[in-house]
This record gives sequence, C-alpha cells and structure tokens, in this order.
Amino acid sequence: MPHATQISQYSHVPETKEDLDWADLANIDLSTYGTDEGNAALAQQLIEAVRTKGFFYVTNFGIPQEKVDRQFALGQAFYELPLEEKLKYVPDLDNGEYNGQRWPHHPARARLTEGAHRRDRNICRVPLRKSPRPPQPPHRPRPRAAPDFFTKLHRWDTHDESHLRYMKYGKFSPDEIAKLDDGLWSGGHTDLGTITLLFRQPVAALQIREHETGQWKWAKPLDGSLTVNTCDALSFLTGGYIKSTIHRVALPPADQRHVDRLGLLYFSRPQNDVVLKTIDSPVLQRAGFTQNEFEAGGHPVPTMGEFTQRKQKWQQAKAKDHQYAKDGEEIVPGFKGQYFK
Ligand SMILES: O=C(O)CCC(=O)C(=O)O
Ligand SMILES: [Fe+2]
Repeated sequence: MPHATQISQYSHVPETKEDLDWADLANIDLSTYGTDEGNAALAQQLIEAVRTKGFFYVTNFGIPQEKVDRQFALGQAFYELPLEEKLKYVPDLDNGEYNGQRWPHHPARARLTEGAHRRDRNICRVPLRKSPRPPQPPHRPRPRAAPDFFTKLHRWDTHDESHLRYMKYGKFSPDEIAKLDDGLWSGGHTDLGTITLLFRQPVAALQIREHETGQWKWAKPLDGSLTVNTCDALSFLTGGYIKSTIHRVALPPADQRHVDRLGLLYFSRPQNDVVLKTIDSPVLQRAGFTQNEFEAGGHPVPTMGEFTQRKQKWQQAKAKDHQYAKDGEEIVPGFKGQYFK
C-alpha cells in the first residue's frame, strides 16, 4: 500500500455541456437543521421528496469537503494498486458476502485488466464496523415509532451491512459502445438498505425512473451535495408508504466518455437483526400503509440480515448468468428480484 502521505489528489472532470433530460429533485439544505421551526420545515420537505421522487439532494450535511476529496483520492489509490494486491480482498461472493474488492463477474473469470469492458464495474466495499458482532436473536421491535426510531436502527455499535463503496466504471471504447445492446453500465434496480448516499458525481450516468411517469431522467451533479435515494428496507418498514427507487447507470454523454467514472457511495442499512415488518406508526396508519409485501402475503418476515444475504446472492448469481436471465425470481418468499428496463 502506498504510504498515506503519497496518495495524490483525485481530479474530477468538468460537468457535461449536453442538455440532458435532468430530474427535477428537491434539495434538503441541512443548514436550517437544529431549531424546532427548521426541523419541522425540513421534515415536510423530506416527506414530500421521499414520497414523490424518492431521490433528492442534501447539502450542508456536515462532512468537510477535504474529507470527501480524501475519500475520492483513497478510492483512486486503491484502484491503482497492483492486481495481486487487490485480489487479496475478494469476498465469498457466491454466498452473499460482499465486503472487499468485487469484479463484474467471478474473480476466476474476471479480466486481468480493469479497462473498458461491458458492465465493467469494480467495487471496493469497506464495512464500517469496529468489530463484527456474533449473530443475535432477531429483535422484534417496538412500541409506537419514536422520532429517533430510524437513527436507532443504524447504531454504530450494532452489526449491519452498511458500507462505504469506491466504485470504478471503466470507460468504453467506441467499438464496445457500438456493441452495447442497451447502452447501460448497470441495469435498472433498487438498493437494499434504507438510503444510499452518492457523493457529488460529475460524470452524468445515473438515471432515475420516476414513480409517477415511469420515465428515466438523468441525475445532475450539484456542488457540495449528496444525491440520496430511498431503498428496499425503508419500503418494507413503512409498508410501501415510501417506495424503493428504481435507478440505473447509463453510458455518459459523448463529452464524458473518455474517462473512467469513480464513484463514492455510502449504503446505509439497518442492523442485521431488525425484522422488516411495518412500523407501528400513526402516520402510516392514517395514510393506510399498514402491511408490506411479506405481511400482506402471509409470509415469514425476514430480518435485514437474511434479506441482504439472499438478495446479494441473487445479484451475484444473476451477474454470472448475464443479462436479465434471473429476473422475477422469488428470492425471499413475497419478494422478487428484478431488474427494470
Ligand atoms: O454509480 C452510481 O451513480 C449509482 C450506483 C448504484 O446505483 C449502485 O451501486 O447501487
Ligand atoms: Fe443502486
């Protein structure tokens, strides 16, 4: 590993000049967080944002820009390491493990370079737990949901699959682009956890499928922002009041196709022993969202750990089989794994 002081800064490319069909997303500016009035206004904006688009920006989120820049530099330094070094960190993908370095397909079949390749996404996933905790019996919460309910599902001292991810999408050559059937780096999907945070990404490629219209819109980079989306666990816990957002990663516009796209993302997931049942909440009851797909179908309700393990295993099997072969497979009774067009 290079010594920490030798890590060179990561330079972001300029934003595209193309006039893309951008998503119109709300910005939740946290500078007003902390007063009763500010919090009440933010809560309203947040409810509106998660219930309409499911994607939104957050600014003034309290992480200094130098720290964000440092993470991009670390991601870059990691991908510059020799392949033998990175191969030491390949997880047991076939069994739903994911932390470490992941290539697009099984390492045995991975290309030995990291250049352009169909769906050549390299993922380095860093768990942020201090120490693993042995499995605990599932805990079935809870009286009425308190204001800090979601915070408590993501406590630092419990075991979960939250992680920071450095993700490198290799650029495509013109020949490879010509061979692409769907023009995508990654197919339409939903994420597993509660929310995903994408640190400002100047290479336009992320596209959001709008709930209301089914149309795909481009996510525009906004300075100093996180682009946040709602995910599967949040949908389960709210009985579908909040939907898991469908998104995909497309080929960038022509003026950004010459670069690899390095992403920095945080995937937030509730602790593994949380049972994914609908929260007992007056807000949900008033709005009529009292059962998620497991409860409505009379299925056993999985814990977050069970759901994560099975969905990741399915994703991995699907990646090996290519394309949309395993679409629609029931991966947990009551929940189908799907890629969306
Ligand atoms: O790279 C991006 O912009 C999004 C990646 C993504 O959707 C994912 O890794 O789940
Ligand atoms: Fe995603």
